Amino acid sequence: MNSSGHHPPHQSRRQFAGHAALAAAATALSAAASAQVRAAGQPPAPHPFLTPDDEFYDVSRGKPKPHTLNGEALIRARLTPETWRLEVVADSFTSEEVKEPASAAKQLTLVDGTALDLPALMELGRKHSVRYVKAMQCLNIAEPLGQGLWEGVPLREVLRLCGTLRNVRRVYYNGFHNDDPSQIFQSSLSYTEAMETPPGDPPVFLAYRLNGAPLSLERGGPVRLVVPWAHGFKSIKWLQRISLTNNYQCNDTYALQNNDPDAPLKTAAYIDKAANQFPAGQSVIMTGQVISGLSGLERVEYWLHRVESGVPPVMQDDSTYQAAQWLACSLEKPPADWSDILPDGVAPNEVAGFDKTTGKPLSWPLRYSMISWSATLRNLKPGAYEFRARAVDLNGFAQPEPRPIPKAGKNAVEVHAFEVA
Ligand SMILES: Nc1nc2c(c(=O)[nH]1)N[C@H]1C(S)=C(S)[C@@H](COP(=O)(O)O)O[C@H]1N2
Ligand SMILES: [Mo]
Repeated sequence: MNSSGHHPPHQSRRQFAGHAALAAAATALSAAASAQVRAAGQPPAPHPFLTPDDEFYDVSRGKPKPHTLNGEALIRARLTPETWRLEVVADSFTSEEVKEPASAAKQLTLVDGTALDLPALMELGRKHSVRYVKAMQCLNIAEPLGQGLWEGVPLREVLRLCGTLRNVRRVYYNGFHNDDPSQIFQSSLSYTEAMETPPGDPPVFLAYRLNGAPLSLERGGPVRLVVPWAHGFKSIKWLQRISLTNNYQCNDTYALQNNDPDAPLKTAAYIDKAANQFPAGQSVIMTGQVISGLSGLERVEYWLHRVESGVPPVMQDDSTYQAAQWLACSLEKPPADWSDILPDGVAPNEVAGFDKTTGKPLSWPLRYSMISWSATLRNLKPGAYEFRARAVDLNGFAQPEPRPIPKAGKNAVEVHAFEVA
């Protein structure tokens, strides 16, 4: 378990088993499997571009976790497609400094039966549908959780249903939390972030489909908020309530847990689990994933360091680190044909971030998405090695710069130690 209290994902990416022996067995199995693959000199199986819904690494709070509810409990929780409702209300908040509360010409509430239901949201989607490929990445866990093609309706279109808004500075939102206020997991956006989308960026949206199918309960269905540029904690699952407020302060659960609530995704490379021993005389193929964060991706590079006995270990930014020879990794290329990658019936030019005419991605990787990288290490002499990989962003910053601050997302330069015998 890392310092934030989360369990790091193991190879299968499935929900943490909660059972140390099971998890250890799974890790041992996958290490053995990858060692076998490496021994044959083959590259490990590449990451699929889209992660199947049930293979995302799950980060959910709640006792019980909302996605474990069933039957009557699920209906009472309003987490079935028929019972799901979204309230959009004006917060009455005022204070010494904040004299006037937010107001909306129209509120959508459960009490007067005006809360939005799923058919109404999907009807809105006929006109304003947005599809986007986004990597889900926790601010507190290094390994990416998964990547999906998310589909839904821009948040601004839902807020427009409320007519004229006054004194709204932030948009607060939360999901189902077992009707227990202490379990609430909430997040927020500025009014501007909710309403205005810069060119080239996808909007914040309410997602009800993932990878061409209805969003599963485990991934936050029936409806989840997706904030493309943000870490996972802004993408609230089991969305049920939006509150428009004149409170200028963010209310994010993650902010209260000592994280930077305004930190967008970092551009960063992550190394896949790999064997710790390789036979001499064979190529070693190292792989991983790289997320293109706010500042985009220029390249991924690696440094192979031979560890000499008796020499002190390398520390980030020490003289050995500064003298390192970084070499280019190969990046997964945009496929010429997207039909095997996108869900049936979805053409690339229907996905935000792709050119509407040519169907080609406007940037690569797509903004806030991830791709795989690899590096082939040849002619390794027997000995001990350390393999490091880092991303360089479009502003020329090499990971962990320009944000070497774990509170703003995990992007330490990863190292994999191995021996060649
Ligand atoms: N309602 C709710 N939404 C939530 C969470 C939660 O615990 N409850 N966890 C958040 C965090 S911290 C992350 S990293 C992502 C994880 O998304 P995933 O489980 O689909 O991978 O969901 C976010 N949305
Ligand atoms: Mo998270």
